[in-house]
Amino acid sequence: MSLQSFSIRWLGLLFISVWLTACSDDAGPGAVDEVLGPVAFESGDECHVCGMIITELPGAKAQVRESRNANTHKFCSTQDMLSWWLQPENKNLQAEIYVHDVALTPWASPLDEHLIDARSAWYVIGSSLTGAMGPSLVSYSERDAAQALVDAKGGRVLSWEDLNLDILRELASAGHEHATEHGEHLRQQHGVVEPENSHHDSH
Ligand code: ZN
Ligand code: CU1
Repeated sequence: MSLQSFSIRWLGLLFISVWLTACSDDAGPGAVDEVLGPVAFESGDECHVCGMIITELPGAKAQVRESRNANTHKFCSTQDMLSWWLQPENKNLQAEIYVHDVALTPWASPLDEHLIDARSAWYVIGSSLTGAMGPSLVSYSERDAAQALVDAKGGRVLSWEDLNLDILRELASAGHEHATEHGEHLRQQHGVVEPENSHHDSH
């Protein structure tokens, strides 16, 4: 194939893909989109909610992939995903949501090959297992595995439909102490110094 015909083919492909992209924006509700599938968590990826480096932290992680534009939002934890997802402007997005099945992959550093559909997963709240944000919402594909954690470390099993603002509040109040400690740790780590009170310099 000559260079010229290669260029023409290439331009043609480019044109078609631009045209397809433009078209898919117009796809209304009910359009059957192909499944995007989960993507890998890369070192350096920051949580869309709290900004923490995701792969440096233990516990089930989460990601949301928007169907309309394949935008991916990654989260340090299932609860940060939930707190983003439950916001009015997000919760009706057409999107795929993935969480780790921690029955199959180490809690300390879960593997991407064990990401599962968040909507059909089971969750444990109130166990003593802590994750990236402290008290955790632990995700499993099998209800029995979730129940096994409850038997070993307390808490209770929830389905995706059970996850709401009350659950977030429950996690937040359990995590308040942990978050304070974590903030303290970050301040020390990044050398952020509290501004001194300048009103005390006159005697
Ligand atoms: Zn986070
Ligand atoms: Cu975090």
